[in-house]
Amino acid sequence: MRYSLFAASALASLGSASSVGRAEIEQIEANAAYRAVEVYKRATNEAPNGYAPADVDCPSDRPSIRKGDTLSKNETDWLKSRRPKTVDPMRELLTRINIDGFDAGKYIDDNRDNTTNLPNIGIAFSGGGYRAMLNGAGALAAFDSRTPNATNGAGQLGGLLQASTYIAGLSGGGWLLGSIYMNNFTSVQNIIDHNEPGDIWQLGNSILKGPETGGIQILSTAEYYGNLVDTVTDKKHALGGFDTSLTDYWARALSFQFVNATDGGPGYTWSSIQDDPDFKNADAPFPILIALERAPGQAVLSLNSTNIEFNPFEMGSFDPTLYGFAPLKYVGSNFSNGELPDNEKCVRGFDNGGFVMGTSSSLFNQIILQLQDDNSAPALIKTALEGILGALGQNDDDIADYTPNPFQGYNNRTNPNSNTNRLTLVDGGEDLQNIPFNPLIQPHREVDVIFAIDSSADTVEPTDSAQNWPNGTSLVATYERTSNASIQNNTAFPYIPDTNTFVNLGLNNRPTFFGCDSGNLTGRGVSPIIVYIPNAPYVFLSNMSTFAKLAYNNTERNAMILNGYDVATMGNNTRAGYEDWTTCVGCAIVSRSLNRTNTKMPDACSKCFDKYCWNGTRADNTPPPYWPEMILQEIKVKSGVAKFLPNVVGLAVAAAVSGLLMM
Ligand SMILES: *[C@@H]1O[C@H](CO)[C@@H](O)[C@H](O)[C@H]1NC(C)=O
Ligand SMILES: *[C@@H]1O[C@H](CO)[C@@H](O)[C@H](O)[C@H]1NC(C)=O
Ligand SMILES: *[C@@H]1O[C@H](CO)[C@@H](O)[C@H](O)[C@H]1NC(C)=O
Ligand SMILES: *[C@@H]1O[C@H](CO)[C@@H](O)[C@H](O)[C@H]1NC(C)=O
Ligand SMILES: *[C@@H]1O[C@H](CO)[C@@H](O)[C@H](O)[C@H]1NC(C)=O
Ligand SMILES: *[C@@H]1O[C@H](CO)[C@@H](O)[C@H](O)[C@H]1NC(C)=O
Ligand SMILES: *[C@@H]1O[C@H](CO)[C@@H](O)[C@H](O)[C@H]1NC(C)=O
Ligand SMILES: *[C@@H]1O[C@H](CO)[C@@H](O)[C@H](O)[C@H]1NC(C)=O
Ligand SMILES: *[C@@H]1O[C@H](CO)[C@@H](O)[C@H](O)[C@H]1NC(C)=O
Ligand SMILES: *[C@@H]1O[C@H](CO)[C@@H](O)[C@H](O)[C@H]1NC(C)=O
Ligand SMILES: *[C@@H]1O[C@H](CO)[C@@H](O)[C@H](O)[C@H]1NC(C)=O
Ligand SMILES: CC(=O)N[C@H]1CO[C@H](CO)[C@@H](O)[C@@H]1O
Repeated sequence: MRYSLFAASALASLGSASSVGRAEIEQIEANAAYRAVEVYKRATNEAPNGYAPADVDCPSDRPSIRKGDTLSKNETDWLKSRRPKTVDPMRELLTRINIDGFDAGKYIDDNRDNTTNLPNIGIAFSGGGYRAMLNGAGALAAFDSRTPNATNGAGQLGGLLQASTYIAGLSGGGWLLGSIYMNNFTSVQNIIDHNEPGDIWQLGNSILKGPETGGIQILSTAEYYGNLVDTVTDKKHALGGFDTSLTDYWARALSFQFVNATDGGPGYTWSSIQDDPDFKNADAPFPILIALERAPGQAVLSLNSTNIEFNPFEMGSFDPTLYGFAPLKYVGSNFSNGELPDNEKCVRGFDNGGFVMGTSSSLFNQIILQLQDDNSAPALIKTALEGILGALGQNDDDIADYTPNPFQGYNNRTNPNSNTNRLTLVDGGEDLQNIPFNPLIQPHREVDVIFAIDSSADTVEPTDSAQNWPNGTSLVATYERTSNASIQNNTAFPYIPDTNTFVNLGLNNRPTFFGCDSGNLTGRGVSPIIVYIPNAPYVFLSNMSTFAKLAYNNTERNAMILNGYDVATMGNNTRAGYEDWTTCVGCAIVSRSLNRTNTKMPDACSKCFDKYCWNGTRADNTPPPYWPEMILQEIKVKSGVAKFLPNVVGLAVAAAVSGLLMM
């Protein structure tokens, strides 16, 4: 059965779909009417047929692949609204945090007619599973003026989010962004204020069992598995058929935790973010998720594998390999040589939001695989997983399948995948660039400063409390990539020391600025200043294992988030010796802008840079085990009964992925 389905607004034309029987029409109308209500409530349920891609009428301007030599017209147009919208929040933030001897209000007002003179801010959230999502959430809450008290005094950074132009995430950091943007740009505070059964972020419920029944969630565990299998099967059989992978099951499971809609909103697409009121009105930053290209059978990812970004308009890459972008809402259509041939239909609904989040975090497909050894899991789901594994083989179980490859025949001189109809993508952190810098250092985006929240699990010491802290590995990876002439393609990055230096000098324990001197960078382009903000224990031991800790009760969840808040604000300027932190953040924000407008750096900022900028010192001897002390007063999370995954499952997952990488 093949028919075109329509967005709810096209309900009227349903009667003319002559190949569809009466009963089916009634069913479609019922679904569409239900969707119409949803569309009214939230702008993201746009896929014509839930999780299954479906044909739609092509727009008069047929979708095509474009070259990566500029930003898209849609992004450029959107920026014209966004940059001016960042000015007032930036003014409010900079005047509140008060840089001595610098009249921030006047500076902003003098330049507000030409926003290209003013700071252009980006924020990046690393991967690292739930740990990264929650530590990142704390930082995001600290940056969000909607968080209660986040704009209450000079020690607070609330408003930084509203002052930012771009925000990027990968893997666990992508779950954070997805949870915010797939839910009408909700806030972290709003999420953690809703704790009824069926609400999102109830991480005490194992993703292997599904959400508790209640509210919008009506499925029992058995029905949950059934729903995962059914929706993926729908996709598999849609139109001429689509290749599915473990990522599809993972995607659907993630959606139940992160998308605030019945059954995890199978019809919610990533591209539909462009129609959300906050994004459309440029009241929210431009969200980007990252994944990597990896061909089936290719075992190890090198630093030169293509970085693919997903934004509300497009998926593609500025890398010199692919150097092209596809319109995201039409991915799933059968493009070839950069065009959609006249005899091909336009397909929509492939870019399901959970699938995009799942692609960026495909390393966690391993978790779904554990169902095979779970005696309580029904045969239905085990059979489905076996089918996928049989077709793929163990080494490729982390692949997300984007067949038909939108870039087939495109840019065949340099695009390594141009000659295949199959495009497979994997977790954005697999090349060790666990912080999504790539989209934010693109010269076309002209970002001045990147707030980089690093929740990576790099340290590998033998004791628990010395493990799973960041040590700069992700910065080193991006530094190396931008130093490689064959792949950097006009991107640049600050000089970054080795990870021993990070640990020896404590650069992984407190925030550090990199690239303060805009004249001394790698590569050939310009680079933003990097404000590196590593996860560290301020009030809670937040170095939870990526794969062994797969459930958090709400007390622990909130403790992680609170710690992340203090990571970003250095405990609201209460960390001893760092009472100037937020002022110095202000200096990092305005630095490049001051250069552009030939304005002298205030003395207060020179002092900040002397203190927070890495000055080139190295200490590359092997450090002793990194054993950070609690920085402020620890909060207690009382012991009691928590709904954890049986430890054997978590450990099995950890064992299965160890050796792949530590993220
Ligand atoms: C989405 O958020 C905006 C403001 O942030 C609000 O005006 C609108 O009503 C929200 N829409 C839904 C469907 O909740
Ligand atoms: C805005 O400022 C930039 C950078 O200083 C300058 O190149 C550009 O000409 C200015 N635009 C206008 C309209 O004044
Ligand atoms: C906000 O701050 C006030 C006073 O500083 C305090 O009484 C209140 O509890 C705080 N609210 C939250 C939600 O932290
Ligand atoms: C989830 O949706 C409900 C109803 O639309 C809304 O009231 C609630 O605020 C949403 N939760 C979040 C975290 O956005
Ligand atoms: C990436 O590096 C690998 C190994 O060094 C090499 O075989 C491959 O050709 C490189 N690809 C590109 C696009 O530079
Ligand atoms: C760009 O924006 C226009 C107008 O909103 C929209 O019709 C079009 O589909 C967008 N393009 C992409 C690639 O999303
Ligand atoms: C590459 O693309 C060009 C232009 O479309 C075409 O002429 C050429 O045959 C293609 N080469 C290969 C190896 O496919
Ligand atoms: C940093 O992390 C990497 C990746 O886990 C590890 O190989 C390296 O030994 C670590 N170095 C230090 C000094 O912790
Ligand atoms: C920092 O401020 C936030 C928001 O008021 C609060 O929740 C947090 O506990 C404060 N941190 C410290 C260390 O006081
Ligand atoms: C650039 O910075 C690096 C690291 O701080 C330093 O080693 C090098 O000497 C600097 N180069 C110049 C030209 O200042
Ligand atoms: C949450 O988990 C912690 C850590 O295991 C535990 O000590 C605490 O009692 C749990 N709280 C609840 C309400 O289950
Ligand atoms: C500045 C630069 O090197 N740009 C190159 C980026 O990659 C594309 C595609 O390979 C080249 O055409 C550009 O010249």
